[in-house]
Amino acid sequence: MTAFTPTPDDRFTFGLWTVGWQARDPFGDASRPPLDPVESVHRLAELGAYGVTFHDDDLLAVEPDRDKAIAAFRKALDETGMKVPMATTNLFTHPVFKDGAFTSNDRDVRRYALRKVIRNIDLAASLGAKTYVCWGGREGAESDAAKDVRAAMERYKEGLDLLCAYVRERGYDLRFALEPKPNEPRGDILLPTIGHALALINELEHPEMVGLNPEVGHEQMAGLNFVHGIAQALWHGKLFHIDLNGQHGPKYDQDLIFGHGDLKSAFFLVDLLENGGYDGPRHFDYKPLRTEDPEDVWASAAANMRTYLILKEKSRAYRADPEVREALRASRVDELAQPTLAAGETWTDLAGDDFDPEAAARRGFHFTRLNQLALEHLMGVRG
Ligand code: GLT
Ligand code: MN
Ligand code: MN
Repeated sequence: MTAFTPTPDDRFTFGLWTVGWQARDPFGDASRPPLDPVESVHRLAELGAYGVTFHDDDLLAVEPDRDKAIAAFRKALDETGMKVPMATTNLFTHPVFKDGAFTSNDRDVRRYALRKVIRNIDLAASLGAKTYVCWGGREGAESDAAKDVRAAMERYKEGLDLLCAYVRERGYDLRFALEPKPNEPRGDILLPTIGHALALINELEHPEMVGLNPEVGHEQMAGLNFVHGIAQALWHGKLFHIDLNGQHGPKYDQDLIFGHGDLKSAFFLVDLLENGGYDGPRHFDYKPLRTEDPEDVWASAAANMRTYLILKEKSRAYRADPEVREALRASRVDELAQPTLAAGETWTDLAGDDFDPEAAARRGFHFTRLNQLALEHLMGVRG
């Protein structure tokens, strides 16, 4: 029996802003005191995490002097062996960003935002980060009168092209990952889904330097299938990083513990990540419930990792089950991997098929059985 105890080999990482969230929401004050990033690094290391990620401002949670805060953070990383695979910039808390950062109507704000990113890129690179996330939470509008979206896309591209140029000039081994979200905090956010972000990347000067950091809840808020989105991102070679959490369908961004939202989707997601060629960190971007006390926070962090490991074991058992293998064959899931034309065939060969559409239409695909088998594995009555 697997112990479901995480180790650094599992490559679980957490944003400092997750465990450090003080649980301020639009209707209520903080329910927990500020958390020292140094404590987060130590506690997460004890729980078996691989690393932490941060926004520039997260490091200043209890120590306002940037140099002192960075020194204390580096010391904690050295003491624990924790890594920093990703970093990002806070371009949303300060009211200066109320109309956006890279796409604010105010040109001076756009220039300030780029300076803020560049400053933290230097720190990220010096800590060994390989991915730099851009979540444009304030890039958007509440009124269609307020934003020229075509101009905003031009400015988004300009900003990302400039940041890529900076990284290339400095010789950093760093790639950018855009994080889509449909709304909240803005009424409508630019790059609302994985598909929108992929399309923008194709217009950049260095598309190879920019990929995605999709978050479970952000696609599910838009009613989209996260597993499909991740599969397509993988197919494009663009899954640079991932934010794992939980969400119950289209409503406000819940940032629940991984698996505490749509569990069945979480199962198929783990199955895809483990078997689909993703080799980056398994990064949790969740919020410990506002009802929880400071000790509960660490239980919630552990729950993310334990749930992932349980689902990983469920996925292994599902794939190893002879009945599942047989059901997959019966549903012809593998047949989709076969090219529609054989080697050397052209459209002219389609005419030669001896095919009875009425007979084909009568055949079932038996997907219900497959789905039930997956559910039974998930519910623990098989494997
Ligand atoms: C913020 C947001 C997250 C993003 C973070 C990265 S900031 O907490 O809600 O989804 O991943 O900037
Ligand atoms: Mn996120
Ligand atoms: Mn979120």
